[in-house]
Amino acid sequence: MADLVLIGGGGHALVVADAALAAGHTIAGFLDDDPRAPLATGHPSASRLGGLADVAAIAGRRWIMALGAIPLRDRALGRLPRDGATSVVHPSAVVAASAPLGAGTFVAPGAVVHTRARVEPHAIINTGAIVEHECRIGHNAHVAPGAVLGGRSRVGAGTLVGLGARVLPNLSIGVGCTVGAGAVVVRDVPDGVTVAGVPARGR
Ligand code: JB2
Repeated sequence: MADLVLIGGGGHALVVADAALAAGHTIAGFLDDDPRAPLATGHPSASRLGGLADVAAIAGRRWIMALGAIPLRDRALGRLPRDGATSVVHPSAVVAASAPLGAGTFVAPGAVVHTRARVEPHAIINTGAIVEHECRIGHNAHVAPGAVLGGRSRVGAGTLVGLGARVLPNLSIGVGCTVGAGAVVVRDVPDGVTVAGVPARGR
């Protein structure tokens, strides 16, 4: 397997690229439809290998999804090979030895994935987020910077837990949900529902 390819070249890709370099990866380049994507300017991994649909460019290489928006990530993941999906964990993050990370997961600086938590493929545990013991984080879910998940809480596939949100222990947030920034979730959230506020309520 050769160097890492980032899928996407925007703001999230900048963060993933820096974390990958800090973690000792080498970067082959990135895919993005926009030749002027932020990663193309002034970054050591600036080589654009093609557009998001140019999956041939990642054949035989390791890759990580580095688009930020969940629907865009979902769409692009549908086109990508399973082989080569690679996790990036920033060296300042803490991931318990008993916490398995699915392929292609990104764990950002200062994040904590605690004892026996389980993170499914392509999830984002973003800067300074805390995923407490025995939590379950679904496929392509995003725990945004500063969010805190109490022990044994569950976040469904494709769900966004927004900046600084808090989820009390033992709660379940469904598939395809959005938890607004700063929300405090005090009860289960059904699939597909957006909640916001303190305490969090449906919108
Ligand atoms: O259909 C599209 C599309 N297809 C490819 N819509 C949009 N908006 N962008 C598309 N792209 C590519 O995704 C763009 O060419 C661009 O390079 C990239 C989006 O970059 P942007 O910096 O706007 O966002 P991001 O997805 O890298 O990061 C978002 O999510 C992160 C988690 C931002 O909101 C960040 O602030 C956030 N931390």
